[in-house]
Amino acid sequence: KWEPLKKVGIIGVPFEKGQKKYGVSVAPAALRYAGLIQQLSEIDGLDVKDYGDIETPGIEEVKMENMAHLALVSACNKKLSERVSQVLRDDRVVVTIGGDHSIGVGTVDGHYQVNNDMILIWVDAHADINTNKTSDSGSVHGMPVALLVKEFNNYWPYLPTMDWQEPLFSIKSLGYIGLRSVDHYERLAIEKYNVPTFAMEDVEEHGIKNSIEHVLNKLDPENKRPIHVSFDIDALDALEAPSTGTPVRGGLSLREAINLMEIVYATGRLRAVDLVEINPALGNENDRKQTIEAGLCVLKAALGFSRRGTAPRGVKDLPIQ
Ligand code: EXY
Ligand code: MN
Ligand code: MN
Repeated sequence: KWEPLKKVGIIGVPFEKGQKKYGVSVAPAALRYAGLIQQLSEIDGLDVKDYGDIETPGIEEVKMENMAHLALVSACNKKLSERVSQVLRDDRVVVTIGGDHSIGVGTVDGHYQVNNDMILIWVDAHADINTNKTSDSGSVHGMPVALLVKEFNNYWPYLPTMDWQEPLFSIKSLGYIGLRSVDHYERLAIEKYNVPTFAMEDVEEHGIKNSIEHVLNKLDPENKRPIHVSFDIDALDALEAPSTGTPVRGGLSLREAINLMEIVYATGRLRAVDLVEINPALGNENDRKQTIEAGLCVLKAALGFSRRGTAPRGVKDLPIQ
C-alpha cells in the first residue's frame, strides 16, 4: 500500500544565523561538491531534482530578548517553507540541507502546509525546545521545536516578523531519538507533554531498531501518516561527525543512524528529511571529510540505498562472452 516515492527534490539552505559559529552555511556547497546529487542519483530508480539554494539577502534586524537574529531567521524560514511545500506538491520527497537547525521551522512548516497529518522525528543530541525565556544561549537553533508546536503559544511573547508562521503542528506528533544534552526546562517540557523520547540511554537499552519502531508506533499506530525526519548531524557521536558546532560525545554510531533511516525508508511514508548542523569550517581536513561522508550515508539510507547492493534492473544473467 505504501511504496517509497522514487522522486526527490533537494533544497540547500546556507544559513547560520541561528547559532554563533562561522561555517555551517558552507555545508550545502560542501555536500554538493562532495557529490551529493550524483550519489543520490546512483540509488536504484531514484529521480533527483535540485531546487537550488534559499538565499536570504540583507534583512533589517529586530530586537528580541534573548533571541538573536529573529528577523533573519524568520525571513529565511518563510522562503524555505514555501519551497518545501512546492517540492512536496511536485510529488517529491524533500531533502533539505542546512544550515543550522533553526531552519527546522521552515521545513516543518512547509511540510505541515501540505500534509497536516505528518509526524516529526527529531534525531539530535539536543531537544531544541527552548524558548527565549529558558535558553542559556539565545541561539534560535536551540528553539525550533518550541517555535513550531501549537501547545507552546503561551510560552512565547509576540514575535515580530513571525506572523507568517502560525504554529499548528501538535507536540503530540513529535518524537525524539538520540538525546544526551537536554536543558532542565526542555526535560520538563518532554515530561509534561509526554513526548516519546529515546535518549541515548534508552537507545542503549532497546537498540536503535526497537527505539525508532517504538516511536513510530506510538505516534502512528495505524501506519498511515507521512513522516518528517529532522536529522541533526550532532546526533551522531562526536567521533563519527566531529565537524559540528555543538558536538556531544557518546552519541549514535553511523551504523545506528543508517539503520534508523533504513527503517524509516522501508515504511514508504518518508516525505521530508532535513540534514543540519554540518560545519565544514570546524576541525581539520579529515574531520570535515568524515562528517560530510557520514551525512551522505545518512541521506542515502533514507532514500533507499541498500547496503546489500542491488542487481541491475531487469537483467536476468551475467554478460555472456
Ligand atoms: N540547548 C542548548 C541551547 O539551547 O543553546 C544547545 C542547543 C544546541 C542546538 C543544536 C543544534 O542542535
Ligand atoms: Mn538540533
Ligand atoms: Mn544538536
